[in-house]
Amino acid sequence: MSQSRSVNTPTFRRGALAAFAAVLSLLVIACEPFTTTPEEPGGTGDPGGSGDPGGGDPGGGDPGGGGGGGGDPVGGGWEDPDDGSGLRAFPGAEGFGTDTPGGRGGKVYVVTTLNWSGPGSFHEAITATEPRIIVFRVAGIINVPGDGAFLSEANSYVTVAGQTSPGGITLGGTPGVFLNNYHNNFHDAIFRFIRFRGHVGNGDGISFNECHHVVFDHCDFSGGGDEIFDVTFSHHVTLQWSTVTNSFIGGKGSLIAYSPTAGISMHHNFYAHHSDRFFPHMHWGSGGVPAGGAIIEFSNNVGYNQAFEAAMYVTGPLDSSQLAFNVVGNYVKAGPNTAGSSYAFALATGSSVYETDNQFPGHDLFSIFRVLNLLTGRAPAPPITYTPSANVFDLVLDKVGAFPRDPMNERTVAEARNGTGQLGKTDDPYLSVSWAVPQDTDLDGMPNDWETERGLNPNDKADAALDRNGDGYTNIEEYINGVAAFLIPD
Ligand SMILES: [Ca+2]
Ligand SMILES: [Ca+2]
Ligand SMILES: [Ca+2]
Ligand SMILES: [Ca+2]
Repeated sequence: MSQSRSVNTPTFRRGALAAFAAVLSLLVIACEPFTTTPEEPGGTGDPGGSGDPGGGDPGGGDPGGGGGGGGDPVGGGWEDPDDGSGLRAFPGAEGFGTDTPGGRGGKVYVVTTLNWSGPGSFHEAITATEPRIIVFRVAGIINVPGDGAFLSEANSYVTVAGQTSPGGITLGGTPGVFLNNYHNNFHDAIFRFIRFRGHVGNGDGISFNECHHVVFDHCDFSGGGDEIFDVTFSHHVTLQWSTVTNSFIGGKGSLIAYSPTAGISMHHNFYAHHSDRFFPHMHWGSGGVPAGGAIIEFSNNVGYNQAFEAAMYVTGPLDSSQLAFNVVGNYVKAGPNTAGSSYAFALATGSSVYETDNQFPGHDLFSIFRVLNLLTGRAPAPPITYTPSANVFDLVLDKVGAFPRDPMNERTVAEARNGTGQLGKTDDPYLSVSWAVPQDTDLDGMPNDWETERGLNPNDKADAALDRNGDGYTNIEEYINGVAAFLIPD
């Protein structure tokens, strides 16, 4: 067992608060208000020419990421002690959610059936109450009933390695929600290469309510009747290289909401075909922005065919000096359902915003009604390897989502490239392919050949949690991370 992070309720840290405030005060520069017109909900005014309210630095920005530093200042007063390993969740994991061991050092659960529950099932593994790494020896569709899997703090410290499936795992069917928790401090979880695909009648795709140190990477979310991706009351969450597409007609994409939300990173994702809440709708509810503020990273995402005027919008508060955003290198493309008056971002007036190198051809990037405090450098946040917006559309569409790609991702990516498609198409066939299951005699998750080639023992499961090369990642992590890297096209 290697988990060493305090699991106590995060404590208020005055030092971090003071540092955050100091950094902001240094970075905030007087902005040129591009309008002083008061908020007009639904307003369609386009004065023209204000596509780049920041007025500067197009394409210039900070390709190395930078910022961040030691701890992860997040705002909100959240303590974020390093987990002791100095490692991110896996190579390539970036952002607020990624300073987590997941199930590192824990037991290996091998999913051997597509049945929802019972011995060898995903449900058995995800609802276990010990640190664990979940690998799959089956491929195909797991039909999720009822309200899916309910998680709590006891189910924390888990790595879900969908990439190990010989063909991929789709959570399908018509549950109210696939995975959820509710005010119970679920934390330290890594989800990779899992497709959350609702066909009819779903509410939220995933609904995490009060979680932290959670990473979604190369996952697919579709078919939500409410939001497909619903994360509330949470902090230290990363959504990266994932797809949030194809909600039901009238359905929504993402919600990130309620106090004390802070420290959310969304980068290199693909959003498409939503009636509303396209990029996240963010609000803090009656609790307001937490003392100490909140930092949000929304960078290098690709959006296509928004059917709501603002792709990402903040409400409640409409006006806050306690919010800070990094908005870098996003590329938004209009589609058949995108109104000419649409724009990308309606952030809170008075919030501190580092924005550079964003594109929405033919449209304004920012609401003309929200007056921002523009920063000249990143708000403090963990480093992101930024991609120039000139390249991000192709890079994200090439590499986003779970591999092998299923029909929905193939279709939606092609539609984004071609400028075609429609809202509400959620009934693409599920992917059903599989290849040979590698032999794994000791059931430690690492195939015999892979073990033998590295001097490990294919008849001893104890070596999964060891670290043969001393780099901090255990042997089973080295295997699952290698499989992921293999599946993602170059
Ligand atoms: Ca919801
Ligand atoms: Ca083995
Ligand atoms: Ca072994
Ligand atoms: Ca290692």
